[in-house]
Amino acid sequence: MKTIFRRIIDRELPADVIYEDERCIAIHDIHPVAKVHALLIPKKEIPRLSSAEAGDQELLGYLLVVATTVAAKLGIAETGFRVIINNGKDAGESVPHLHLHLLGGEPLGWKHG
Ligand code: D5M
Repeated sequence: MKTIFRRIIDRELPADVIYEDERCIAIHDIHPVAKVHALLIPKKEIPRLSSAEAGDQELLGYLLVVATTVAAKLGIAETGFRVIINNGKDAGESVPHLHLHLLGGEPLGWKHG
């Protein structure tokens, strides 16, 4: 069965697209936890970070580079932003298709700081 993100990539579900290229898509999160909350999703369906293989190394680096591009498009590159990957149950992963959360637009708390 297709994940929600696969259906968004395939344009079967609507999404608020911020950025797209041949390898990834960035959308606004439907349940924002910060003033700005975007998701950066590789088109390759890697279930989660811990499923990534050696061959995914370049794609993972690429996503981090694009994260800054997306942050700039959202106007948060200068003020600061946080990138998060929720991997597995304890991290609250809910969609088994790797995605980076980009949070910003306001000062962000840090419980473990
Ligand atoms: O994050 C999964 C995230 O995906 C969560 O923050 C909600 C978001 N989500 C779920 N469905 C949609 C749609 N349809 N559009 C935009 N955002 C969506 P996780 O790290 O797996 O907990």
